[in-house]
Amino acid sequence: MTKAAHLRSLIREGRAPVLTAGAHDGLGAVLAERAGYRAVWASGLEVSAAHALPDVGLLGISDYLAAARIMNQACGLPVIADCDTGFGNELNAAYTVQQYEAAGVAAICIEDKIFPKVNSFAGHRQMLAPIGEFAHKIRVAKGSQKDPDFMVIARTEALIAGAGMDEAMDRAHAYADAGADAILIHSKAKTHAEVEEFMGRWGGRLPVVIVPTTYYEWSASDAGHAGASIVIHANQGLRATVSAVMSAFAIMLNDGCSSALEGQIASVKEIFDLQRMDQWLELEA
Ligand code: SPV
Ligand code: MG
Repeated sequence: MTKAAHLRSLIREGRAPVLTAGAHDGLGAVLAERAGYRAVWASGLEVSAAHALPDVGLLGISDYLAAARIMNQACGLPVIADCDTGFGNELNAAYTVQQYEAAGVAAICIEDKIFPKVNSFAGHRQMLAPIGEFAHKIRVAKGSQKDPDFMVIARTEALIAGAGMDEAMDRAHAYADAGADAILIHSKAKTHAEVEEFMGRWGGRLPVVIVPTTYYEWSASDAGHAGASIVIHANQGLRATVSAVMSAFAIMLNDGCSSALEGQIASVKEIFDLQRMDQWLELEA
């Protein structure tokens, strides 16, 4: 079974939302898999941050595709790739589908903002593309895939841009009409109320994907009961890494040694294990 078919079967099972972890490299993908996540989100925010760059469309398709390919190869989980606005117009979106599908990625997600986008939480220049223009982009993207199981997730930023619930509904229906396989409804609200309202009004026409970053109190199981098919923990892994590394560096600089950390940080043996060192060295035998 291809990873795209696997992701579709996970969604169809409908047992619980498909819990998906954000990552930006192979190690992050392996950690997500070992923790028990069922898919990996190749996060634009994380890939940008890993380059110490803001998530404002500075990197290009080659950078994001290379990162998604590495994540896909590193683990057995299906990868859902954040492809921002599709890296340009509908031709760029078509090329994006061709390239990501060829890389073995299970799904891409493109959002209805104007290129170059700014991260949804930046509170700056959240400009929506005209609805017809983005629906056309989805239609062309969907027409460009070879594997029928490959998924194109249409993400509406209507709530992020402050355009309101009716606009979000209209957009989601237009993208569904254009052939989208799922709708990502993004929100920066502090509670899950607006996302829950969206899913109530949506009525399950297509699977819904959510990213509970600001409304972090909403459990995945409650979100699943409300109608979410995929729940993405998009950037918590990166944020945990940053906190841990900052703390470890500060302690070592202060103490002049790593004694206080040993026992709290992964051993070198654990790193070898994540790298599958033994399996590689067996090839020599
Ligand atoms: C990402 O992880 O890059 C996303 C989700 O697109 S968010 O940062 O919430 O916009
Ligand atoms: Mg993103």
